[in-house]
This record gives sequence, C-alpha cells and structure tokens, in this order.
Amino acid sequence: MKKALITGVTGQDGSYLAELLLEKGYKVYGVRRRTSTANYENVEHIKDEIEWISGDLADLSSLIEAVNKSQPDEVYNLAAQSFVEASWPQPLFTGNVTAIGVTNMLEAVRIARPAAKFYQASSSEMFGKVVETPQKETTPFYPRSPYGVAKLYGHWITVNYRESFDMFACSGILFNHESPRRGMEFVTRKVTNAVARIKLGLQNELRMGNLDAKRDWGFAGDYVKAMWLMLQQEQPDDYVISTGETHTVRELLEVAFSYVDLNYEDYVVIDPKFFRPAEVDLLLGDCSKAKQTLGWELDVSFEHLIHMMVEADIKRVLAEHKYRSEIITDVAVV
Ligand code: NDP
Ligand code: GDR
Repeated sequence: MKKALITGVTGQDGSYLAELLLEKGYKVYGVRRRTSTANYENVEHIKDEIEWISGDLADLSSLIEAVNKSQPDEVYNLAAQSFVEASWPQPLFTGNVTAIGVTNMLEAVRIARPAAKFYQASSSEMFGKVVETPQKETTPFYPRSPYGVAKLYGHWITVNYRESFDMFACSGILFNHESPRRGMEFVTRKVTNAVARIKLGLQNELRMGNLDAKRDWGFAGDYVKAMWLMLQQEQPDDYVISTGETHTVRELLEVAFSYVDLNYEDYVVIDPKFFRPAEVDLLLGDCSKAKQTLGWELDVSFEHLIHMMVEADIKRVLAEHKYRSEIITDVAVV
C-alpha cells in the first residue's frame, strides 16, 4: 500500500486530493495544525480514513516528526496562507508559512525520508504582472503581492532541492481553481454564496472590488489529478495547470446571477475596500506541457463550475435556514 503525507488537507485542494488518494488505495496521513476550534468541514466524510498528525508548516520539528511517523512515498505540500488579499496586512506571517514553510517541509523530507516524492503547490500568482500571455513554464515571473513573492520563493527552493540533493521534487504552477469547498472570501465563492442568499431573500447587496480582473478558473477536483500525475512520472519537473480560458470577474457575476434569473447589476456595489494595492490584471495559462506529458485533461467547464457552486450554496443556505422553506418553491435550480 502506497503512503502519502498531505499538508493543508483540511483545505479545498487537500480534501479533494485525500479523496482521490483514498480511492486509489493509498494510506493517507494528514498534517493538521492546532486551532482552538477544529475545522474538519471539507473532510468530515473521510475524517476517519485519514491518519491525523499534528504539525505546523512554521515548525520544523513537527514536520520531521510527521515524515518520520508516516514514512511516505509521496508528500503533497498544500498548506499555506493562501488568501492573496490577507498577504498585505500579514506579509511576515505569509512569508513564514507560504515561503519558509516550504523549506521546512523540504528539510523534513531530506532529513527523514529523502526518497519520498515531493509536490509543491506553486501558483499562477507568481506570473503577476503581464509579461507574456498565455503564461507557461518558461514565462518570466513578476509577482504582485507578498503572497506571490512567498510562492515564488517556495517554487525556487523546490527547484533548488531537486537540483542540489537529487530529490524527486515537482512544482505545480496551478491557475485559480474553485469548488463548493472554496473558502468564502475568495471571489467565486463570495459571489455564489451571495447569489444563493440574495435569491433566498437573506441579502440584498454584494460589495465587490475590481470587476475587470481576468482569471483562468478551473475545478479543483480536476486539478488534484494533475498533482498526483506529476508524482507518477519517471522524472521530476514543473508544470502549468490551467483551462486555457480567461474570464473577467464581471463575467463570473453574469454567469452566477443569471443562473437563478437575476441581474447582477441590481445587486453589486463597488467598494474600494476590496481593491488591492497591486493587482494581477490577467491570468491565462497554457498547459500544453501537462496535457502532452502527463496526459492530463479537465472535465469541468467554467460555466458548469459556477453553476455547480451556486447550486451547492443554495442547498447549504436552505439547510441552514430551514424555517424559510416557503421560498424553496421559487428556486428553479434546487
Ligand atoms: P486553502 O486555503 O483552502 O487551504 C490551506 C490549507 O493550509 C488549510 O488546510 C490550512 O489549515 C493549512 N494551513 C495554513 N497554514 C498552515 C500552517 N501554518 N501549518 C499547517 N497547515 C496550515 O487553500 P487551497 O486548498 O485553495 O490551496 C492549496 C494550496 O495550493 C495552497 O498552498 C495555495 O496557496 C495553493 N494554490 C491554490 C490555488 C487555488 O486556486 N486554490 C492556485 C494555486 C496555488 P486550516 O484548515 O487550519 O486553515
Ligand atoms: P486570487 O483569488 O487572488 O486570484 O488568488 P481571489 O478569488 O481572491 O481573487 C480573484 C480576483 O477577483 C478580484 N476581486 C475580488 N476578490 C475577492 N477575493 N473579493 C472581492 O470582493 C473581489 N472583487 C474583485 C481580485 O482583485 C482578483 O483579481 C487565488 C488563491 O487561491 C491563491 O492562493 C492562488 O494562488 C491563486 O488564486 C492562483
């Protein structure tokens, strides 16, 4: 039985990856940081199948202990302070976890299990300011946030450990990917949650930032398959994972609101609070290397993804507000 160690397993990607690996017959070890209230929402359904290990990306000894205990064949380093907006008010924390945390994890593997294959969750945020589109593995980086800068460090230290210590270390440069398990503050989930609440009469406006930003949005369930494929290759390498389509935040609003027969212009209010000190204007990925080498394909289109998220949020909001059930009959998609 193959063994995998996942950091960030309680997050969006970690939960889909754990599901995928359990389906494939892996023994899955999940590193979980201590929090005052445990958060298992994304992994509730597989919680008992995961072997939990307490650890924090900022604490090397806990990571060495996690690797020692699990003796994994594959390590997926998904943990991070992952919200770009939070990286300006918390640049040092973001650097400690999202940048230096990668070295901690690599050191733990180098010390306790150097033969393990290592996956680093790199990001299209490393491309930042538009230098070339579509962005591919050879496109120069120009990050635009403390988060992007931290991810760039994580990316290069992964490459460096591969070249210095002959470790099987891969970096997946993933473009935005979303799902009903996406954190509430990210733009897709913020919008689909608001659409559900507006449709159900629980909210009457949505405050947003820059509607002109363009993102290449895919489905997280498709993207975790690429992570696994990278570690099944003969040679370690870095790959862009994307859909090859880009949409503005405004288009996202149109798709989400029109799905429940609403017009976003009737509800959206522009709030300067949600504009960023430096914006990434356009992300559009070229994943032809991953398609050719890994045989990776995506199943879920942008429209399907947003519809799936709206439906899931309507169901969840309804379940949380059962007493408003008289409204249900009005919602065609449920
Ligand atoms: P989430 O924010 O949903 O999950 C982050 C995970 O990291 C959570 O499990 C969180 O635990 C954990 N974590 C945070 N800080 C620490 C710490 N100090 N020690 C241990 N664990 C910690 O992110 P996603 O699932 O969306 O993304 C996964 C990874 O991929 C991240 O590294 C992200 O930066 C990167 N990425 C994501 C993309 C996307 O579009 N989703 C695109 C490109 C890269 P807790 O539950 O306790 O908060
Ligand atoms: P991003 O995702 O920064 O691309 O990082 P996010 O969903 O936060 O923002 C996408 C774009 O939407 C614009 N925007 C808003 N964003 C938020 N959150 N809230 C708003 O109200 C709002 N209005 C407009 C933003 O300005 C931005 O242009 C995500 C994270 O998952 C990272 O961890 C990951 O590395 C990258 O994707 C790839």
